[in-house]
Amino acid sequence: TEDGYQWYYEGRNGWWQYDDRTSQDIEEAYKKGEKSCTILVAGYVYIVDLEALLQQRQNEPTRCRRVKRDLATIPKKGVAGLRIE
Ligand code: V3L
Repeated sequence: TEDGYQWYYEGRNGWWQYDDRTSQDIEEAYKKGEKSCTILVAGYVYIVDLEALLQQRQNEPTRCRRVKRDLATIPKKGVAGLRIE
């Protein structure tokens, strides 16, 4: 985002940045004070719980990951599954 923050979801040993569009959607919900945000990832609906800071696939609660809002400059695995070195 323009203030230097991004949204991340947890991988096995680090954090992945959300793709820009999804990160913007989550940020918008966050700034509005909404409790959750619905996103679409590869054809699946996920709920981002902005209070618990969890991402969960709709109707499949075992598919759950932590999420966080942090500076765009932190070490990360990549963006939306695309690795960066
Ligand atoms: N954006 C992109 N892909 C996602 C997202 C998202 N917000 N959420 C889940 N997936 P689940 P390591 C991740 C993908 O939670 O080695 C990473 O992007 C998810 O991709 O069970 O563990 C990597 O591509 C997974 O492939 O619904 O750090 C990959 O995992 C699939 O949806 C491996 O990352 C099922 O996730």
